[in-house]
Amino acid sequence: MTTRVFEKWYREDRLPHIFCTGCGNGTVMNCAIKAVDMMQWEIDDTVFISGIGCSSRAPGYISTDSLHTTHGRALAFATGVKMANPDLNVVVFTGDGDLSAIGGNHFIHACRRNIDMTVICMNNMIYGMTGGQGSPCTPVGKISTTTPYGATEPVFDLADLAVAAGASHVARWTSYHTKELTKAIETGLATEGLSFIEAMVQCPTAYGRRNKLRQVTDQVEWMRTHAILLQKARRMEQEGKPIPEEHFTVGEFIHRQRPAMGVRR
Ligand SMILES: Cc1ncc(C[n+]2csc(CCOP(=O)(O)OP(=O)(O)O)c2C)c(N)n1
Ligand code: SF4
Repeated sequence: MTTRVFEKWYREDRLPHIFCTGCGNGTVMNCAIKAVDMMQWEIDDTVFISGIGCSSRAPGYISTDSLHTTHGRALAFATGVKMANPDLNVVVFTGDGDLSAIGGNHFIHACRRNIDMTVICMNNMIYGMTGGQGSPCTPVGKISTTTPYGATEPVFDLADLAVAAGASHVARWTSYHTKELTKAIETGLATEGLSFIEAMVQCPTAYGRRNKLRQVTDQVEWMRTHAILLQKARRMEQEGKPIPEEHFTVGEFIHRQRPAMGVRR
């Protein structure tokens, strides 16, 4: 069954892919493809769109029509596609740099407009494709080529940002939590309005080897042990207990009905 799902949705003629050995991006793609297949969407009715970056290469391996656009502009192109033909299912793959640095303004306004699409951000906390510069998601103290003594700027919490800006559905998981991630994407695909799914991923090449996570499994293990369920984090907050350093929350941040643009006629 699973083999048939992948045969249907992946372009085998585009292999081998460009991802480094052990990169988390492939796992997120697999989760997304499973979710799309569970929706029983048709290839001809579905469009995958991306900007530029390692993560943004994803649509090139998928059998549907796709747009590999300019850095940071995936959401602008996706908005155009959806407004031109609301009958299409639109899914965007993006990276943390693509989405929240050069594409930051498109992100908040796509959420504000609540355009009917699903945005999946593979957050590896760094610019992977261009060799490891810091992004707005590089944690304080972590090493990148542009922060050789450790990043000093506070990070964007992408999920919180999407909630504040108006997205209908927002969730965060990791490439370790494959079942939860697949379910969250499926819920996002079924939701009217903008669904934002943040997937924390390991990047052994540009992030891990600079930050004492040299083996692929080190970063996956770090995500497993530093992810705190949102409900637990909220409970801890009520009890006045601080979230331990370097931990992050996972779960469903919001699921709501808001006026949405580009909804199927
Ligand atoms: C306008 C423009 N500025 C900069 C670049 C160079 N560039 C290509 S990918 C990239 C960063 C990618 O990082 P991210 O979006 O986090 O994706 P990742 O590669 O980590 O998946 C940059 C700066 C570009 N292609 N176009
Ligand atoms: S540089 Fe990082 S994000 Fe890019 S393919 Fe390699 S492991 Fe993946």
